[in-house]
Parts: sequence; C-alpha cells; structure tokens
Amino acid sequence: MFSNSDRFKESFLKRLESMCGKGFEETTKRDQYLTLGNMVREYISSKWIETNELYRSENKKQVYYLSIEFLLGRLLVQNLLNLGIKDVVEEGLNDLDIDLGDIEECESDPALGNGGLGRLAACFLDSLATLNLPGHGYGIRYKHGLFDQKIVDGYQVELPEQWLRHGNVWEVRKPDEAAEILFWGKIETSYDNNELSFKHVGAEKVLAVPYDMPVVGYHVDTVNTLRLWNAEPAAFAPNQDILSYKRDTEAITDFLYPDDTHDEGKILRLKQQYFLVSSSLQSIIASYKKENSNIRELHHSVAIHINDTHPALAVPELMRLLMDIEGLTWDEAWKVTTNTLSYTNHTILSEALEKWPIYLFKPLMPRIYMIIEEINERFCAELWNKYPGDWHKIEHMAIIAHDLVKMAHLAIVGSNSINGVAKIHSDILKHREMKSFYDIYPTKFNNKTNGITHRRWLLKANPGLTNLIKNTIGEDFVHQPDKLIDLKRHIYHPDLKEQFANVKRKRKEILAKRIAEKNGILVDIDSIFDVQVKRMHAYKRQLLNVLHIIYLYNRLKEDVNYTIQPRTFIFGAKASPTYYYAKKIIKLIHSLADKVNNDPRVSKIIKVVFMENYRVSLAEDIFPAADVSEQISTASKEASGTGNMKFMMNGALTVGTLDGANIEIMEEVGKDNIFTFGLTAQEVLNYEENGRYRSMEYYHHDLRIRQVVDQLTNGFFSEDEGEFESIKDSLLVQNDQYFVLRDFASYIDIQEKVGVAYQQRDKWLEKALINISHSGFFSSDRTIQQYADDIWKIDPMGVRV
Ligand code: GLS
Repeated sequence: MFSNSDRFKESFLKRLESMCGKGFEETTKRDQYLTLGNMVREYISSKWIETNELYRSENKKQVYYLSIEFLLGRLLVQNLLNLGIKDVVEEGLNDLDIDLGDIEECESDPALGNGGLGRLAACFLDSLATLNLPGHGYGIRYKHGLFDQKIVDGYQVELPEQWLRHGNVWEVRKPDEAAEILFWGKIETSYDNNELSFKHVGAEKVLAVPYDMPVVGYHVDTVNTLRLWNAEPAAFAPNQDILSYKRDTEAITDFLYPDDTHDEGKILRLKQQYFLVSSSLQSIIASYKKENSNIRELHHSVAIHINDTHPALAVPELMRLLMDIEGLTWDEAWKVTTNTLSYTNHTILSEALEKWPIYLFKPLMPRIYMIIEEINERFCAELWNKYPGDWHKIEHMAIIAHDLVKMAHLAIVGSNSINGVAKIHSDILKHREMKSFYDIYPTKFNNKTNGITHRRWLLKANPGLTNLIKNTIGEDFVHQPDKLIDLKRHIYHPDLKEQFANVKRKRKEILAKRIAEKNGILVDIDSIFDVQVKRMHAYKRQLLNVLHIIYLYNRLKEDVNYTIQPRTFIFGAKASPTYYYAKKIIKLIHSLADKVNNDPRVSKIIKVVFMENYRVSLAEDIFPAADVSEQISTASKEASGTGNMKFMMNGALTVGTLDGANIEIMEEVGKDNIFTFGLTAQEVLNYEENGRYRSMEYYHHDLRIRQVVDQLTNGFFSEDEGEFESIKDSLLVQNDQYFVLRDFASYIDIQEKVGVAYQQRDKWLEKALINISHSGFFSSDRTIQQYADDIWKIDPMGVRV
C-alpha cells in the first residue's frame, strides 16, 4: 500500500471512508491522522513480528533498558521517515490537498518524561533499532505525562496532560502477558526440608498490563519493542473496599512524577518504581524461559540496564525472583544478578540522589526490604575485611544508613558497570562523589558520553539543512553520522555559506511566525536568536541570562550611542510544580519581557520571548532556528546536557561553561568555534570545599552587578517590590549557591564577543558549519555502540535493506 503514491492514495481513501463511516469531504484532520496512523502501524507489524521471530530463533543476547521516563515525541512522521515511505505518503496526501504537517498536528506529543534523561532514553531506542541491536525499552504508561504549561499573568499554571484522550494508534495491549505485583502485607518464613522459604501474605495485588509500541529502525528491517506498563486492579479480595482499591491501584500509573514532597506522594513514587521493575523482570524472565532452560545462565542471554536510580530495585527484585521463585541459592542468584545488571548515573545533585526512609519502604515491600538488608550486611562485612575498624567509611558507603535506603549505593553494588554521561561527569563520579566505590571497584566505572539521534534532530526537524548537507557531501552521513565531518572541507565555499544562511533564515522566519501567533511579539529575523530551552532549575542558571539582559537594557537606556547587534532572547522551560524558586524565575522572565518589549527604543534592539509549554514538538521548531545556544550551568553541575548537541547539529554556536558535554563539544570544534566562560568545575568544587566564596563582595565591588541585583526589588519591574525578593535573597543572603554573581563579569564579556562575532557574517557562518561537521560524534549511534560493545556485549542482528 506504500509502494507508490497512487496506490497509497487509493488505500488511504478506502480506509478513511470505511473507518470513519463518512465521505472523504466530511472527514476531519483527526480522522485522517488516525487512518494514516493505523495504516502505518499495520505496515510495521509484519516487520515487528519478523524481528521478534528472529530474536527467538537466533536466541542471542538482548538488552532491556529500564527507565521511568521515555520522552518520545510524536511518532507519525518519524516512523514514516524511518520506514522510508515519507515521500510517497506526502505526495499522495498532497494530491488530496492534505498537508502532512497539518495531520501531524493532530498527534499528541507524549510527554512521558521531564527532560534530558527521558529524551536520552528515546534517542537510545531509535539508535538500538537502527543499528539492528536487540534492545527494548521498559517503562510506565502514564495516563498523564508531564503537565501542560499555561502562562497566566506571567505565572506558570499546570494543566493535566492528556495524550491518551484520543487513543494511541501505536500501542498494542497484551493482557495475556500481564504480571502481578505485590505490595504491603507480611512475609511468613518457614523451614521445609532444610530450606528457608518465604511466603508473602496479606498483600495488595496490582495487575501490570503491558502495552507494546513498535520502535522502528531507520531503513532497516528491525522493529524493537517499547513495553509500557499500565496498573489495573487484580482480582478483588472479599473484604476490600472495591472503589478505593481500584482508585489506589490505578493511581500508580496516573501521573508522571507525582509530587514527592509529602509522604503520600513518596509512597506513590516508590510504588511506581517497584511496579516498573517487578513487571519488567517477570516479563524478561518469562521470555527467557521460553527459549532457555537454565536460569543460572540468564546473564549470557540478557543484559538489563538501570537508567538512573529509579529502577535500582531491579537488584533486590531480580534476587527475589531468582531465589524465591526459581529456587537459586543466595550466591547463585547474586552471581546472575550482578552479571546481568548495569547502571547509569545521570546527576550528582544531592537532592536527586534518591534515599528512601525505611519507615515508608519496609511496610510497602517487606520481602524486598529483607533482601536489601542482607545485601547490605554482606557488603558491609566485605568492607569490614578491607577496612577493618573504619566505621566511618563503612557507614558512609552502606546501602542502609541513618534509617535510609540509598538507591545509588544499591545500584552500584548490584551492577557490573557504572557509567557517567560525559567525561567530566564520569571523572567527578570516580574521583569525588563515588570515590570510595571506585576505590573498591575500579573496573566497574566507565564513561559513555551522551548522544542524540540525528534522525529526529536533523533529518526530521531540519529537512532544509539535511538536503543542503546531502547536496554538498552526499548521503553517507545519513547512515553514518560521523561522516558529517566531510562537510568541513567545504566550509569556505561561498555558495555553501550562502545556502546555509538561507536555510537558517527560513527556519527563523518559521519560528518568528509561531512567536507572533502565540506571543503576539514581532521579532527581527536579522537579530541573533539567542536561545535557552531546558527545565527550569537554579543550577542551569536561567537567572544569569536574565541578569545579562537587564544589564543590556540598562546600557541601552543610559547611553543612546551604545550599539549592539540586535538580539532576540528566547526562553522555554517548565518548572516543577512545587519548586517555588523556579516558578519565580518564570515570572521574572515575563516581567522582564514586558519591560523590554514595551520600551519603544530598546525593543528595536533587544526582545525577550518566553515560549509556553516547552516540549519535543516545539523543540523541533526551535533548534533549527537558533543562532546561539545557552549552556550556562554552574560548572560541575550539569552531568552532560543533550540540548547542547541538538543546537550544535543545527548550526548554532554555544555560549557555555566548561561543564558536562560542553567540554567535549569544545574539544571537537576547537576553542575558536565556541564561546566559553566562567569558573571551571575544579574552581567551583574548591569554593564549595573551602567556603571562601562571598557573593556580597561581588555585589559591592561590581557596580553593574549591584545595579541589576537591586533592580529585582527597587520598583524597576511593575510588580510589587516584594515579588522577586526571594531571588535577590538567593544571591545575597544565601550566598549565591550557583555562583551567578561570580560568573557574571565573565558572561558579560563573552556575550559582547558573541555580538561582535555575529557581525563578521562570513566567519560566523564558517563557525556554524564547523559545529555541524563535528556534531557526528554526538550521535546516539556512537553512544549506543559503546554501550553495546563495552557494557551489554550484544551484537547486531538482521540486515540493512
Ligand atoms: C540528566 C542531567 O541533568 C543531564 O545533564 C543529562 O544530559 C541527562 C541525560 O544523561 O540526565 N539527569 C537528570 O536527572 N535529568 C537529566 O536531564
């Protein structure tokens, strides 16, 4: 049905009318989307079945990627592209006067993730399938993904996200493969035939029902699986209150990341984690046992990856299944478990390193807690042998200490590999944060610098740039992104530069149109599009960007002769609903936008735009239009960043600190093609250790700083003067934890250089092209190949078509 556009058109029309029960003229865009989606899913299914059969018959090692988040983005156009049928479909639709872009707008953008961590998981799935690697995702089918953000009077308001409202054409429900998960109750221990056995009684049962989604590789036959679990009531026990049981059960998969600042929220979060882990491991073992008889060899056929600490309960749960269900001894089970599991750390921020209070943990998962206690005891005994008498060290490294279960320690002890996500991050893990673990397990630690899929972030998001690259260096880079480096030989060609400038301009026009429609702000296409899009967080320092804009405003007001290259500052960010500071910064950006955009003279030179509801589909419009990429986290705090790579691939220049993958970007493109500033990670860590930083000194000694900080509360903004008091306090009273004032001067300097560099148009275009040429290294294909070779030890299957 997709062999040529006429055949497609014919089947599409037939399907549309029969599915919707109306004539073509009467059908809506949504009808058309659903019809096309169903046709594509059907087309995928034969490849999907064949892939699964191949996996069964070859019985080679497979990897399962456990993640609490998969931030997929829309799938229709990506699937068409990966299947190689986008042009046929687009042509057929055009004949019917239908625009594929309009149909795509009917697809919801599944936001089953917060930011980088979830989007990385989605890029990894795309790379696994494309490289013909047998690798599958396991996650949660949240009924509501990350909230929809509305801005009301400059404040963020959260609305429930509704991606399933019109159904999901990509998923297949598999009730026959449901798993049962037990919570609460107690464990009865008995001793039969000289063997200990454990019975879980009085438990609340929850049914985990899988929904499978196909993951289509690019121009290959491989279709892997993303299995998302839905929580449903199991059989009712006689004296349970049916309604509250149903409500409590379904609540487990109702929302992504429920508020965890209260105990109730915490229990739900912990339930989600165990729910994901237990259902996934049961399913993995069941499918292993179909083809293999010896569970003691599980690790020869299966690798299971723990994406951050959220699925770290895989360690005790795998032990439980192997011992209590499969009958292995502790030592046998421990060998299989540690040989099967591997773990990625994605942050060193202490608030994100999960620690669960025992009083919540133990009653909810009594058997799991028992197992963790034993893992901990054995681990501490080992430490005692190594460091006899060093109680301090043992307490510091224990899995359970001070009435808390430390999930990172559990993951490290139970895995065969622990990796960070950029060189500097892995080094900080090895030599600082997890040093004591590195000392005892030096060979377990390694680095896997993150990557992004160029199939979404270049081929799909930026077809204009893709075509330009194809016309310049041929199509090899499509299958081998490191071939983008071939572009470097052409960067001095005036034609290429001109064409690149045109492509960028067109994308700036598209974004400008969207801004005009959504924000009612007219922006100058010739201005620098300077963009900071990412989750709102103090360490990412959107505030530094804001203070720089206030500074520019002041200069432009004070000196009519001060001229700079015009700039449009674009922000996009969601703040966690309970994160007060982050929400204040959103308000501050809006107040600043009002001030700047309404000043008749200044607004001709600079503008400030906040784009509501930042998400994958919006990102696909933003990256291609950016000139400048703001990656200005406090050095040492951003583990890697992946937005930085998406900007680079689309020819934006980075303004960045020496943090996360920015450092590797600099190593790739060279110092002349990136704008770095600020403290180094070492300097930040030294300050944190010696406590010598005094933000007040910078406030008092630098007039520019004093002026912009005072403006937060002196009536400069039209809001009441207390509105931004807490932000000022964070800088002065709380001694500026993220070194905003310390890096201010250096940031101002580098931004001036950016402005000047942009005016040397030819050179700027060359720098942009150099960034694109070197972006191949940051392909998730490279990252995944490294995981496959070094950690999972899996080989490709199938053949490229
Ligand atoms: C994160 C880090 O903060 C990012 O720096 C990193 O790029 C991403 C993927 O590795 O993981 N960790 C986290 O908890 N959320 C992230 O985005």
